[in-house]
Amino acid sequence: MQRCDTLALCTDEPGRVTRLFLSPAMRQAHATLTPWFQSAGLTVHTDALGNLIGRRPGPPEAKRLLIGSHIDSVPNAGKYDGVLGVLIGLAVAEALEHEPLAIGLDILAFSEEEGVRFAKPYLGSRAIASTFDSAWLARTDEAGVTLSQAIEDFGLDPTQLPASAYDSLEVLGYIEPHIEQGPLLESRGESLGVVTSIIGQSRLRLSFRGRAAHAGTTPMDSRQDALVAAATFITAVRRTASETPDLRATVGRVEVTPNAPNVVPALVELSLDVRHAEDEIREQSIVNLLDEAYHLAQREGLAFTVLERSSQSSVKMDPALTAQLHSAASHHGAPPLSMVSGAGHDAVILSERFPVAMLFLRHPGGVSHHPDETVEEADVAAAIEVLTKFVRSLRP
Ligand code: HGY
Ligand code: MN
Ligand code: MN
Repeated sequence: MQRCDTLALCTDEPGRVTRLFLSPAMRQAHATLTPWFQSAGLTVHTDALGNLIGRRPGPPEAKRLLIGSHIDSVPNAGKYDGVLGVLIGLAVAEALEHEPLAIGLDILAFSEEEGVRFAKPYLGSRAIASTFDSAWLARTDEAGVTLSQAIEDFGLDPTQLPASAYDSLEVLGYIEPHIEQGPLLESRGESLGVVTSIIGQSRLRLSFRGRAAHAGTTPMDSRQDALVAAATFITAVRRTASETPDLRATVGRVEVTPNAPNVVPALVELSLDVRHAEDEIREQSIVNLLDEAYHLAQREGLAFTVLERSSQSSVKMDPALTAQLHSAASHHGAPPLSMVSGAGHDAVILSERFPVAMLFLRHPGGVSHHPDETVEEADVAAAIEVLTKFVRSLRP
């Protein structure tokens, strides 16, 4: 728990937790985690995308289990999203340090899961799963820095990216411990949950383009006001999501240009995050929402464009690995709740390459992506116990 507090001090924004991909705060987090990994007997290396990896070798020919999560955060984040999964993995490595194991063990701290800096989530885990597209190296952040340059600025070599990939023949599976980021476990009085599937998500960027005009002299009936159409669209997003069972749709970011009180807004760019367990429903909902946006733009005389930034199908966790995790958790206490994850995780990406399973921890209020995010020490201890038992039970 103290380690979570210490890592929370590795921030790009003093006074709140913001730790972006390959930022100075990420470098500070690496410098903090490295001695902790080493004191658990792990050898440490950083791959070309900034993933920090602590390695315990296994017996010759044995496969290795990966345990981890991400250490980047959203702006003004809590202390536990991502970080707790890495530190639970570290605690398991420490608990087993002096015991013989039939397998190897890697603890992974992924460098970019949230997708804040380059508007592309999961860059770190994509390198590990060898699904990283080198075309992304040309993507720029808000300061115009390319991903390739950001890697070099961090002291890494983008040409070494292919070496980040794990061979699926060497990997037994990937386990991601993570706070639930929702209210279900708490509402059921359960400490731990085992994830059955992670719902699909799409992230898009919509642009409404009108004409800047003088706020005082332009008659109301001759305006092309981008913000009026965008605002109407945002309420339509809430209505559509409320009317479609289990659909989640969110406009989290609005950028207005020129963003001046006495100028009719010329351009509004919106983010749109759409999620559903059924990929067809998610895709159809996006079509319906974009159709509504287009008609709202037309009515106001605006140009409307849309850019899909990322799209991820729903993924099922590996049944065998999940069953093993479930039985390890069942011996520890009440059988864990089986549940669907509304949040995306690095396990989504690794599931394309390796068997994956997720262990969820209850946390008060299910509050996340917020500084009030907390977790109960007893639940963290339970997760460490369960995963230590789980790793002991694994055969090569
Ligand atoms: O947005 C998500 O689903 C996750 O927190 N990255
Ligand atoms: Mn998150
Ligand atoms: Mn997370």
